[in-house]
Amino acid sequence: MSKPYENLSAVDPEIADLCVAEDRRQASVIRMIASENYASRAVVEATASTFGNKYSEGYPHKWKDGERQWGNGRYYEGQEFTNQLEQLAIERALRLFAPGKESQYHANVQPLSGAPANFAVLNALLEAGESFMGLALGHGGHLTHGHKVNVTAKYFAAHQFPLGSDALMDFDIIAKMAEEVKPKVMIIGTTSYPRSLDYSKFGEIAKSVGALLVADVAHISGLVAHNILPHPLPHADVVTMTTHKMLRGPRGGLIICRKELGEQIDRSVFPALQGGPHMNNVAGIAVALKEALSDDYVRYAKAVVENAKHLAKCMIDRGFELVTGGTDSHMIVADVTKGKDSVRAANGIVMSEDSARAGIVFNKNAVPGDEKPWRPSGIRIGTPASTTVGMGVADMEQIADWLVRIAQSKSDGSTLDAIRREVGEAMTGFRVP
Ligand code: DSN
Repeated sequence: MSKPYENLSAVDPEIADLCVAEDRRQASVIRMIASENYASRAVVEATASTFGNKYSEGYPHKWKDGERQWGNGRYYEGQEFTNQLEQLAIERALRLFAPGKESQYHANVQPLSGAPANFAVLNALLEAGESFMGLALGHGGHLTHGHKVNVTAKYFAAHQFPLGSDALMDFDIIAKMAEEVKPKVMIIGTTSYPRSLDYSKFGEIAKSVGALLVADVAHISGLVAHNILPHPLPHADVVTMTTHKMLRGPRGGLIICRKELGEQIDRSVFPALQGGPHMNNVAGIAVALKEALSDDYVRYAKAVVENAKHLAKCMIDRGFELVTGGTDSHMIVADVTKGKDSVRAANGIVMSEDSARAGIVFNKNAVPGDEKPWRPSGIRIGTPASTTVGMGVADMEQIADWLVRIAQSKSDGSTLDAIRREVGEAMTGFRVP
């Protein structure tokens, strides 16, 4: 399916052709990168709106004695509609993530994405050189949780904790490190950890050492919002996320925080880190938040987990070895160098590249214990996008069968191309937004 690009085609056919090609790719493969999704046409229209032409440094509110007061807090004129728009986005974010407790929390909808959101939060809560803790990247954390190549490790004293030997959170390890390094902030979030997180335990540890708890729920935002996975509030002081994963918004970031931290978080996003917000993205985020508040979205979010659990079961039945033996969430991590001989691959690169050629697109991923990060043993598979197009558990069975054939193909091009044709044919039966 391709979208209309009349104006673009007339002005710049080269770019129009690329847009059409990407539309077709997204409609003809099974997209299983755990962090990707499809935004609705409503979200896409809002994101493409003329709000993108507007500069609106500042906020639709001002802070007075720790209270947010709606009113023009911008530096440029012409904000009568941006103010209404951003206020709606903030109110919807609070209704989704802090229902019934909106007055105790604040939301900042301006971060350009998850990495700037995390840096803005750390910058708000820490002075340069102060210490924080996060899960190591190779164990399922995120670059911005203090990996040595990230700016968060350059400006702050970052301490990375590992998972336990069973690839699960080990609260003894975490409590011991917290006791030793006395972090001012603990940032807890995952990008390749398939299990649920016990925020009350993280909250206890943080409190015991006087740290603030930041929950990065980018991958699982829609699941925690509807309590399908444990909610980080009230244990976390701040919650960060991207808006384009489970939330199905445009690319962007979102911060929810205790009201008392609102002014310093706002100041850290703007003027400390960013300039003018991308108001067209804020428009798309507002629409995505409205959609995420609907009963349809709750059904969707439950189906995402049901599909992931079923795919995990089908993969285990067929001999794949899953890290932690299954999933509680939208994501499966498999160690393709283990499991039954018949479904093993040399490494995650071979399996993910062969699968992509066959039309099932996911990513290679390090698994705990990998010693060569450039040659990861694992793959990470997620169900948010495939569930958006309408796939259910029967489709997960079919995907598991294709994965077996891909693994057994030993990279044989004709086998992979044959599966690619089957996948393309199957995708014609789904609703791609
Ligand atoms: N790139 C995202 C992911 O795939 O998990 C994290 O930022």
